[in-house]
Amino acid sequence: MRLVFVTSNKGKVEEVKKYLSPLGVEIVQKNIEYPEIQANTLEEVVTFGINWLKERIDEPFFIDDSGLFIESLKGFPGVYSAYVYKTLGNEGILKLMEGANDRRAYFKSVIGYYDGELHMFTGVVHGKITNEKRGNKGFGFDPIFMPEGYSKTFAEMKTEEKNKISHRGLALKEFAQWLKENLKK
Ligand code: ITT
Ligand code: NA
Repeated sequence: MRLVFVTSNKGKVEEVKKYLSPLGVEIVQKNIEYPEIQANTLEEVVTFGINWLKERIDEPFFIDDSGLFIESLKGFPGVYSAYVYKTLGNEGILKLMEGANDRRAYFKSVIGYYDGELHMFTGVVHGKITNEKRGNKGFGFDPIFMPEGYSKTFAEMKTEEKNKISHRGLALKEFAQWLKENLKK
């Protein structure tokens, strides 16, 4: 089957393709800019985005809204992650975290799929913010995030390895399971 993925982020597309292609899902990226409202949760951002896009796309499609939530910063950048990444970047986050002992953080990903109805799939991965950037794979905050139980950052992992444990990989797992159960009927 063919599924449209609305995103401007090439890193996301690569991860989603790696995950879904072997399951026989062909991913077609559409780079349509949709409004991302100021909201308290990723779920609200996704719901608003889907409702805006569904008037403009006439086949099943999905979006992914993600964020990095840092405990000692009370969940910042969270829903502001895209803006913070563009402005402060990884260096800015490391600066904010200078001297912080509690470096716990988590990534969360919410996938919204629309096929006439909205279906949401989420994934979370816990870990910590490193003291310096490490690795050159992946994208975004990957060089400064080390998942729990690993001594590598996401940027030091291949896509397949990151997909097995990441927020997006876990959301994709739920999504793929749902597609399998619901498309055969
Ligand atoms: P869209 O067009 O899909 O919205 P985006 O890059 O704006 O792409 P988000 O709104 O989800 O994505 O913003 C999340 C921010 O967090 C953004 O700066 C990403 O680079 C970053 N991010 C999201 N997933 C990530 C991941 O798996 N690893 C590292 N950084 C990630
Ligand atoms: Na975005």
